[in-house]
Amino acid sequence: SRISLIGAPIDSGQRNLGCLMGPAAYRVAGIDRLLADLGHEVRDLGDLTPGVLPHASCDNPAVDQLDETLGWTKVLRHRVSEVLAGGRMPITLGGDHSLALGSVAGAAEHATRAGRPLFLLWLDAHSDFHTPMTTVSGNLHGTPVAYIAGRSGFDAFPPFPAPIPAERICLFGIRSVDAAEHEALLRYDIAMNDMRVLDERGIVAPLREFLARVRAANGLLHVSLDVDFLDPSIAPAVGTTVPGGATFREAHLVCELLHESGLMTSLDLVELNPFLDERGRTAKLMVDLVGSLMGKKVFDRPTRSFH
Ligand code: DIR
Ligand code: MN
Ligand code: MN
Ligand code: MN
Repeated sequence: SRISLIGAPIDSGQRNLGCLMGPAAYRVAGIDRLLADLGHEVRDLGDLTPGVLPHASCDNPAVDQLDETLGWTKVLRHRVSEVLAGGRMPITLGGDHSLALGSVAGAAEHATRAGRPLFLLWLDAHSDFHTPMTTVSGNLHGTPVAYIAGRSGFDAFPPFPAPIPAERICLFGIRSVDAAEHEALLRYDIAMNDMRVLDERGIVAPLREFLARVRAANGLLHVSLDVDFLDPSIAPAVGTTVPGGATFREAHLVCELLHESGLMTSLDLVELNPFLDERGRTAKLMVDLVGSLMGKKVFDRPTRSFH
């Protein structure tokens, strides 16, 4: 593939400092070299900045750093859309998960232009289904899925280009859902692969089901990978760890299945806080997973032997 790396050192979506070092950590861990070694053509666009910030307000006084997040949303939407229009795969290096307010909007803008349906795979411990009106923490990284699904309460934000219908959204690895999110999710037909489901069914069947829907619709697929999707024992460098996450093997298998599907058209790597572990351990694991996502495998057997 032709890949563009977009550095997004955004940390306004939550209150642990350090996420802004994420893009640098991925580069130090060798993400560009790894992708080039796998035969991809890689262009690193460097780090974005949010530009001149707007002055916005929100009726919920808990909401934190709205102006910063709005600034980032605008610039990321534009850049991701532009990269896709150029026939390339954007990999956005975060930065906290609020960056998906912009990156997925950019993907949606492109999908509309291309006349194809956009699907969303959300690999996360959290459902991120708050609106700015329901968030209790005030951390906007807990809101992108609601924005993408077209929930109201985002008056301060530009309207989402083409909200993704619930049937095209898949939440995967979920094990922390706040009360207001839970109440709202019950009203949406979003595929909810929480850990209860994954423990019973394993990761392969639910993921294949979703990918089959993407393929049948000739869809574009945006994948948003939150570090806390992974179990904290293997990925401690994230501000919001939740026990019981994906294992090393499960995470690589998810990535290999995604690669074999050939369906992923854009990717976010979010919530890495390199300040929270030692020797770049979590950054290296994330880069390793990107390897599996982009074609690295132990033994290169024909894909069909798995079907
Ligand atoms: C929690 C945590 N639901 C909140 N959210 C996220 O603050 O709204 N943590 N996304 O990673
Ligand atoms: Mn901040
Ligand atoms: Mn998240
Ligand atoms: Mn999370």
